[in-house]
Amino acid sequence: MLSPIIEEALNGQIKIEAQSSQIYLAMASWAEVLGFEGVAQFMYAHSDEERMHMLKLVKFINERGGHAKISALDAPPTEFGSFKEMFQELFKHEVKVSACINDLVDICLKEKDYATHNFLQWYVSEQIEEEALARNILDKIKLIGDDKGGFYLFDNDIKLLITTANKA
Ligand code: OFO
Repeated sequence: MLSPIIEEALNGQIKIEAQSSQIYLAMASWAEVLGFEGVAQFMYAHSDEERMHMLKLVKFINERGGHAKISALDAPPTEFGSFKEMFQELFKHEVKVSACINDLVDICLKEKDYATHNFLQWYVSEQIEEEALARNILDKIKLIGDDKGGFYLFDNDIKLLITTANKA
């Protein structure tokens, strides 16, 4: 059984994951309109992944006797400047999400909720991977600089970074 404090904190995380999914969907659409098919595919997959993170929380809360709440979301931007800026934004966002997960883990320890603490370890590992992936992409963009041909190849290569879970 979840304590009201944990239930509320997990419900807050549902909103964060849903918001991440919306932001990445907006990035996917923006990249698609610009004709960058690889980046668009990557971002669509990333958006789906965040929705899966959200659903995992919904199921967990309900299975543990709580009530998962689905709340309204803020509209994400429609333009993201350049791909460098877009991926910088993505990286910053993931760092923020990691901090939220860490706060949640902290609350679980304070509340002595070891089951939820255990459940959250999956998110802790996921955030390490997501931050590393975003950093890796930013390094590649830095190498490309203003080279248009490099961007063409990058758009092609980024499809390879879509995780197998998302290809299904
Ligand atoms: Fe990329 O954030 Fe979910 O957990």
